[in-house]
Amino acid sequence: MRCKIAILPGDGIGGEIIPESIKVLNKIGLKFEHEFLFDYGNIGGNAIDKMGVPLPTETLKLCEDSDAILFGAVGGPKWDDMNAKYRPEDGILSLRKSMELFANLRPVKIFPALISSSPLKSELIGDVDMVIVRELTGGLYFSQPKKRWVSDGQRYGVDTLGYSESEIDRILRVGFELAKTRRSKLTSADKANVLETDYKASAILIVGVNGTGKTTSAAKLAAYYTNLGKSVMLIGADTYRAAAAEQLRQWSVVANIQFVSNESSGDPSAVLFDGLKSAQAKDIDISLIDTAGRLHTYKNLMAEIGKMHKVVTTKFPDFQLETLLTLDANLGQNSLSQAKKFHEQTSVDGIILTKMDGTAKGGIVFPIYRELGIPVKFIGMGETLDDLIEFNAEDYVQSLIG
Ligand SMILES: Nc1nc2c(ncn2[C@@H]2O[C@H](COP(=O)(O)OP(=O)(O)OP(=O)(O)O)[C@@H](O)[C@H]2O)c(=O)[nH]1
Ligand SMILES: [Mg+2]
Repeated sequence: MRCKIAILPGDGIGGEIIPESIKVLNKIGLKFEHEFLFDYGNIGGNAIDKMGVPLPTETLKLCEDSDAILFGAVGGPKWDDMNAKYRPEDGILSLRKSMELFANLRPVKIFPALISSSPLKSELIGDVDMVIVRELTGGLYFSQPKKRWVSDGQRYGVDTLGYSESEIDRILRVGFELAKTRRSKLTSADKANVLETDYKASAILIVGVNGTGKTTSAAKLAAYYTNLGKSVMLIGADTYRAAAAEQLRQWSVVANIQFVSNESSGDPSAVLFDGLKSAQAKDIDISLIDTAGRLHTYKNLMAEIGKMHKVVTTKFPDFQLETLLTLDANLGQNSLSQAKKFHEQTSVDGIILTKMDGTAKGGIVFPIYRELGIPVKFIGMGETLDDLIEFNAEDYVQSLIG
């Protein structure tokens, strides 16, 4: 192989490590019969000193015409003037940006011969062999300008971290491709997942047997999430009774919530589909889907709720789907078999235990949690919008032992 390598020693230790690296490359060339042609360019502080800019056009041209770049280091105390027009680091950033060198690979591997020289425990570091993949052209470097101000004698600063879906996508691609050639393992720590902007819209499917409080709970939840500052939509997918959609519509008026349904449609999955499409178009945070009551022993209707669940998972993967089962606290033992059957069809995530404002204690939630692992999420305490509370296990147990 014959290849051209652009040598950019840069600043600081660059001047020391580059000649050593070239020695290594020459040995490799000899041993494996490669021919390396080296050509030198300026970058960073020394480029600012010599040519006024941290990445001169001739350096960029040299890099573009080469097969590889051997890079030393940039920056140093000499150029640490915050008010200077350029910083040496701008050189490497512009180089990355112009050449689309977005992936930053950091191999972490210990060579056996060096283990005893490390201050770290050999039994811990001996097997370490991984590559950390970073994306450096997005994020802080190329984002919105920073802001600094002084208030109450304190200095404040804000740096904005901008990133786009395509940046996350391309760095994941690099990560996966690399993992394929290694042990096929990729551990992703996505920088987006803890941030305010990284959320999925939610679709909450409310299921349960007749009269357990689905419609009322949907309305209560709509009010609950609206109070939390979320945008909410009520979807009336109980197409069996004309009065059902009307009941939900009236709640939507009382609670001032957007409402969609289709009273002329007899297909709840179609209403659900149109409802979520509309929620998507309006960028709604939380869509609450009211469904028809059904006996858990009635196969056809149970298959239908399974189908509705599937419509969300297959046609709306961008929604975080949560299925909530309403259980009437007065119904006792029967609730366990209801929960089982609904769980089979819709993978129930939580229970809304309704009508807890009466004498019922709702002790059935224990076997349901034990057998199916489904937790109670909310408790219905009456018939108005405010009568919904978040379930708190400790308070609940206290009220039982009273
Ligand atoms: N006391 C009390 N009544 C409730 C509660 N939740 C619902 N209800 C009442 O129970 C009745 C049935 O409630 P719905 O919300 O219509 O029940 P549903 O599950 O939608 O009924 P179907 O759609 O017919 O299956 C209504 O009269 C509600 O006011 C609650 O937490 N406490
Ligand atoms: Mg209803």
